[in-house]
Amino acid sequence: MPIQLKSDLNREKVMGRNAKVIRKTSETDIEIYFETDGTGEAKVDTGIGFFDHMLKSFARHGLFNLDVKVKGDIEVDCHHTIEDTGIVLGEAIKKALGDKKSIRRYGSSLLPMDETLVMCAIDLSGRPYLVFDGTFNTDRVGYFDTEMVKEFFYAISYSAGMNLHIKEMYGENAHHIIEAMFKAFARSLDEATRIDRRVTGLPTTKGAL
Ligand SMILES: [Mn+2]
Repeated sequence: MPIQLKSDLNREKVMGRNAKVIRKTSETDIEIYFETDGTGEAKVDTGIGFFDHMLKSFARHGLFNLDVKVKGDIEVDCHHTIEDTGIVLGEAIKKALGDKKSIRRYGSSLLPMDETLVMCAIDLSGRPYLVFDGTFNTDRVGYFDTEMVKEFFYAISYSAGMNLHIKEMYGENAHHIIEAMFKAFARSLDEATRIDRRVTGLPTTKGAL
């Protein structure tokens, strides 16, 4: 599962804590606008209904503004579309955060959804790492393959340079478990990206994030 981060990216700089990233390959054509300090407004069209629902939830519960346009090879399957959207969203998050000055850096959430409980924790450390612990008792939700949940978060953690832990504490319904993961991720990322005026410079003793 090769992830190409830089060579094929065509970037456009935007002022403020927002970013637009465009990426085009033979498999996907993606344009994402991400705004850290938003209101939860989202326009999402990936061609995969359940994935759109998840990304809208992500924006809503993280209070991000998000515009996602994806033309992927969904006639093959959902794999490239979901993975590449993760790569580009991660790039947009990283770019929007810029120098990371005065951010809280850490964020976590324990998020219930009916019978499901999901834990998420984030460190915007600059070092990519994913720990994912979740199982689904169904292969698909709509046209979304449940095995792509981990791939999506792996792609984000690597392209955004974040340490990301997602754990299903318990749950039964795959729609609930996945949705709780996206919401827990959103709330954790919202917390980690908040500006805290008490933090002067970078929140590290190392001098770099
Ligand atoms: Mn739902």
